[in-house]
Amino acid sequence: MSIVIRGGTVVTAEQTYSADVYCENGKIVAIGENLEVPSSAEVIDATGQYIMPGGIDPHTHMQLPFMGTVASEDFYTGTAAGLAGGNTSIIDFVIPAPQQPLMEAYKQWREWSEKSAADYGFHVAVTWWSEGVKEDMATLVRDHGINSFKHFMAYKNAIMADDEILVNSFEQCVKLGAMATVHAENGELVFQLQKQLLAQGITGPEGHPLSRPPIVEGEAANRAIQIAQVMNVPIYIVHVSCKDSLDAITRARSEGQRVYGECLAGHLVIDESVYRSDDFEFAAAHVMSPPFRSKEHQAALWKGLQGGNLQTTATDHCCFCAPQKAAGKDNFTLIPNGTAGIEDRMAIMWDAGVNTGKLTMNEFVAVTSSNAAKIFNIYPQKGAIAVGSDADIVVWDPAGTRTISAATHHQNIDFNIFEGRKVTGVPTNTLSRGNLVYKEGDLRAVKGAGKYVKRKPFSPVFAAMAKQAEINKPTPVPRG
Ligand code: URQ
Ligand code: ZN
Ligand code: ZN
Repeated sequence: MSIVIRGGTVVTAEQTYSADVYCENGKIVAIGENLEVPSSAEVIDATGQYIMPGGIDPHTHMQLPFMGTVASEDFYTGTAAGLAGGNTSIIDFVIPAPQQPLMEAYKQWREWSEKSAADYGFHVAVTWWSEGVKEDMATLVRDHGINSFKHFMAYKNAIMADDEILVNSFEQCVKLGAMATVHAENGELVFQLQKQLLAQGITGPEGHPLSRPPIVEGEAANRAIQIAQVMNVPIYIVHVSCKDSLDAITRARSEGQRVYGECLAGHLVIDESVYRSDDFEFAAAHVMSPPFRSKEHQAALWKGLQGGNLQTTATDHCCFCAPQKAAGKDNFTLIPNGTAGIEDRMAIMWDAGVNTGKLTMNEFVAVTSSNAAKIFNIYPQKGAIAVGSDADIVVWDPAGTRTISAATHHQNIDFNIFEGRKVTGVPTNTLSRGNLVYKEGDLRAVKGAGKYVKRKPFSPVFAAMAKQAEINKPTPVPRG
């Protein structure tokens, strides 16, 4: 199977130039003007369009068992929907229940993800601590291509990691050359505020953002960053939603600490007014954590992306349909947390970022693909238009338009948080390892065609930090 993409403009995180791109056996094999290729090659006419690395969504939760139910989107339907939106890889999460061996959970998620239509990897959550957890972390890094471990600082009485888990896990991360990542919300404060709100009779979805104000996120982000500083481990803050946590990242980065930040397409364009709707289903459909924030916080996030203090965008694609959200009809703390976005992230980031001048096309590629590949050590296999890279490519029509709607999206959920938004800039062709899986509205995703992407530890960053950790070790003062 070989494909040549002709007449387009290649846009990478670094460059913009006219060239054809020739793909064979799943790889990019040639890039250049007026390429000579075998006559058998399928031709994609990219005249007036951009040829970019396929999106990498570093934060999804396909078919996640959570809050008494299971996310409605599975690994096949979710990765297929992503392909329709120009997204060609995901990094999902293995989330062991407390006391569940990490290896057992990992095997379960590997089974579930076999059906993926696009390539996928995992972050593994550390939800409890023991010598067995420590050993499983080492096994996962050594034998299974895991190089990042997640810590939920929220969700008390469920998967919350307290400081003891953070400190022990972070120490193991730096020894293994793995990135520590956190969901930064103070779970104790959320729990307390939830109790107070319910006691005041506030049971509707409007209580959700009130129980998780920005300060609750900012405290946790700063605490996680400071613990990472002491433990000398690189740290990645997922779904940064507000200025409070962004300020903690910005401060640390300005002092040279290795901190990375992710923001969600939804948090960049949707605000907290959604929770004040009288329509329970509408408001509950937007219940996710951290919650959607005010426009001031949205503006801060855009500045974070523009200023380089936020490096990636994601979706936290975690789908629950109306009947599932109804579990919290009389108690907002029971509404399963999560929203969708994998099919729309690229178009939202183009329309709200590039079309408004906030992001250059090169910055768009960086924050939707290349930076995630670099941070999680799969660049340039992924996230690049380069000879030898996987042929994960999106051909992008900057003039094309689409009105986003649950009525037409491929996502397996009955709601779309971007409903009715008309975007300019759409994918016309998506290639997944050289296979044309989406063409002008025709989704040709193949169940099980996706491959598990192993990620090496000890990228240059970690080798230096692991060495530094050795150097920093306090030297015992001889007695006497
Ligand atoms: O917290 C997460 O990232 C998962 C459980 C998805 N739900 C959410 O509200 N973000
Ligand atoms: Zn989270
Ligand atoms: Zn998440």
